Amino acid sequence: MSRLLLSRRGLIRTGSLTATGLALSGCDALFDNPSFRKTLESAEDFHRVSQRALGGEALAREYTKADLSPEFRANGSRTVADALYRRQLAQGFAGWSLRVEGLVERALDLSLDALRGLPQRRQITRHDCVEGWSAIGEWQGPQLASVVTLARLRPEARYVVFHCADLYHARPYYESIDRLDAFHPQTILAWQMNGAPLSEAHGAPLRLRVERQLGYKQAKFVTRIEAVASLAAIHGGKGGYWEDNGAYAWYAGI
Ligand SMILES: Nc1nc2c(c(=O)[nH]1)N[C@H]1C(S)=C(S)[C@@H](COP(=O)(O)O)O[C@H]1N2
Ligand SMILES: [Mo]
Repeated sequence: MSRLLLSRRGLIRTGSLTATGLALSGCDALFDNPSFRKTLESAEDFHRVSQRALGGEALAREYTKADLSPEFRANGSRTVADALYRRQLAQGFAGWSLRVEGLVERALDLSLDALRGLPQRRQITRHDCVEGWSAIGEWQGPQLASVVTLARLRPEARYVVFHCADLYHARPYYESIDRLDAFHPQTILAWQMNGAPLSEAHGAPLRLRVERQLGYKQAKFVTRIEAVASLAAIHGGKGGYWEDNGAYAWYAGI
């Protein structure tokens, strides 16, 4: 895997040099390298590597208020049965906090006020669900980068895992992203949607928005963020609810 990471860095550097000509010739050289080819274990890796070769920091398209969908449907869990969650919801999430732990130097418990007090990003983006619907919404919250920087992410941390308060068909929902997406400017912990605090159906009080990824990566009801070196020991080991199910790929780049 370390070889893949190194190769990816090489690709990202090549890609950010600009012109496709340059990027493509860089890729061709890498693809001819047998050890690089070996690291492309699956079509998923290929998708991830090639998306990033064309710009590791590329932004998802942002829209204007005029583009907002009149209706933004809720999908997956629309409500959370957990008793603690029900109590916190009834109290307007006054006593709620987000736990940040794992491979960090300083574990944190952040209240909603603390999250609202960090520099905020607001973005109008399109949500694409694999079930075949899309909607444009406005999201606001601190960048995940601010939160993991506050917690001092250790260099060994390769993934950030989002643990959620809901059970979906009796199993805990969770998701994960890698460092590149964790530090991407459009990756935010949203507490606001279309100018109002998140409704329960849309993931109150806090959800992930990772805008270059599909709908199922956008974890709702996030209660705990865990930095890890490997996804193997987390639930089914594939990095997410639907990934463990074998339904969808871990890297859901759009
Ligand atoms: N905790 C949790 N997050 C989740 C889900 C879920 O069931 N539970 N469903 C996912 C799916 S498949 C989609 S399309 C989006 C739906 O977000 P929305 O309800 O705000 O439209 O949430 C994603 N995040
Ligand atoms: Mo979805």
